[in-house]
Amino acid sequence: KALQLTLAVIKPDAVAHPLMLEALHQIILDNQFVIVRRKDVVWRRQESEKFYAEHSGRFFYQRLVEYMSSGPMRAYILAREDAIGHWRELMGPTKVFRARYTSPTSLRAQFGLTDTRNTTHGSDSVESARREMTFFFPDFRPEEWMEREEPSFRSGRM
Ligand code: DAT
Ligand code: MG
Repeated sequence: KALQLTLAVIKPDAVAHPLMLEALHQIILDNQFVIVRRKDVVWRRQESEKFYAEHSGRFFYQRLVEYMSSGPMRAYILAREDAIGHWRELMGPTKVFRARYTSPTSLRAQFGLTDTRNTTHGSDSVESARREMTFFFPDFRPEEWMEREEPSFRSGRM
């Protein structure tokens, strides 16, 4: 499988608990992700609405945008083989109770509070990863990074 970049976010409920934040950070390191960028941010409501525009009109949209602008978050750009799928696998299903039932060791199963306050975000495709990395890190150039770093990944040095 190929080297990929993904955007991972530790959401406000998890950042609010220092031990949970530390545990999640350690899980990233334990799973052979390379941390390419990292940033703590607080969103205004407007940024929250824009990031989740695809969900506007859904019954949980107001709840979601309020939650995502309720406090500090930590965003990471992560790299590894199959980064997108691997991070989503670690997170588990969107809904916490489904996560607890089907993937009890996943992050959302272990740490999630509700279907909305579900601890982490991860991009779901190459296209959304590109959009989301640029949303959080406007000066990051995924293609340039990939061109520069891919050879060392291929040769086993990453
Ligand atoms: P994911 O975060 O797994 O990519 P998504 O893109 O479908 O899930 O939804 C974005 C966020 O919206 C999700 O992390 C939490 C919230 N959400 C989604 N479905 C929900 C639901 N049925 N009830 C409450 N919140 C929901
Ligand atoms: Mg999504």
